[in-house]
Amino acid sequence: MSKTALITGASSGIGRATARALDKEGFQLVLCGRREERLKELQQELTHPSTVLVFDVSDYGAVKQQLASLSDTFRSIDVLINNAGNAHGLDPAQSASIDDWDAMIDSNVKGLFYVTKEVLPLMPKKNGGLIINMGSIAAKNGYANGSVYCASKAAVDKFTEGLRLDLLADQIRVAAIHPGLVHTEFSAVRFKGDTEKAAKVYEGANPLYAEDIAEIIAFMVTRPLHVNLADVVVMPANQGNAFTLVRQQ
Ligand code: 8X3
Repeated sequence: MSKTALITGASSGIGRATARALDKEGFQLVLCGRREERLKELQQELTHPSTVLVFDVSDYGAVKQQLASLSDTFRSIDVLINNAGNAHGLDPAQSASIDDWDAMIDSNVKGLFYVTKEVLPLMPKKNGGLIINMGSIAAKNGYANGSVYCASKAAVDKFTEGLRLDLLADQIRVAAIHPGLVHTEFSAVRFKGDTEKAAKVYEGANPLYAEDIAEIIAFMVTRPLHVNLADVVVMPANQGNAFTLVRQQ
């Protein structure tokens, strides 16, 4: 029987690329996101069975209700990819918006916790389960104007460490992947649709692409059961840390 992976934030970027990569590896998929159209489009191109759940990770009631609605075919989740999350704004703490801060904490932190809590009872114990949390290079280095975004990813980093210990006896592996600069809708969301500003972030940066991260996630997921790539940091070759990147002219 094929294994099942649940991916949050599957409608775009790293989530969508990961869905494609895991489909290639033979997984059946639970595609979760807020944009039903996009999830359904993605579903059309997959070769293995999949189902779509539409919810916002920051709405605990919706998380509970949607996961409870899974049919028997998809109720046993072997792999959870906690990918949903975003940055909102890039401003100094003095002038940053509380709404932006709330949005980041609600999805990147609380949302990830909610989904994990509700998926855990659906993960078979001692059967090679794996949870991969989407961290960020921002979990490792705090940077100016991104204090709350960095804090939200640092929370994911520490949650990952604690959860790994909690689940040791159940033999469910817990890992995080921490990407640096990846060319996705991330910057467009951070800058609230200002695509010019977003494009500048990637100019001359030789960034990673969603497929680069998806390929690494697929590698993590397909390791033998005694192997856990627990904490994976991945940057473009010309990035040194969260705030040091050499641009090509
Ligand atoms: C996204 C990477 O460098 O913009 O998590 O914080 S960065």
